Amino acid sequence: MPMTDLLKAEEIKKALDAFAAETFDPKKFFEMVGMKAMSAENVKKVFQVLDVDGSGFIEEEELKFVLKGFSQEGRDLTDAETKAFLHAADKDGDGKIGIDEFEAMVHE
Ligand SMILES: [Ca+2]
Ligand SMILES: [Ca+2]
Repeated sequence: MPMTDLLKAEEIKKALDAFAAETFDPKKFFEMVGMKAMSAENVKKVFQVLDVDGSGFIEEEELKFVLKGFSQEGRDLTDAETKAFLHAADKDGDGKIGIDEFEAMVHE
């Protein structure tokens, strides 16, 4: 499913622009693209787009390219940003982000 079926393209663009030259802040980004107001069901759909290999988790290598899941224009995260994102979301410490951890990050 294309991300634009779930989110507005102009809000994605605005959020990507906001972090083009600034350190990526995942919570703020998810809020800016309109995910905070999203149902848990739709958050799960977004998660499934970002889980490129369908493993049921967003692993570090998928996390690095997470913005590409929102738009072709999205930049890669730096290693530091990827690590910070993982650290903030990975509550159980298994080194990857599960759906519950993802939803908590979006909605908390
Ligand atoms: Ca995966
Ligand atoms: Ca985890």
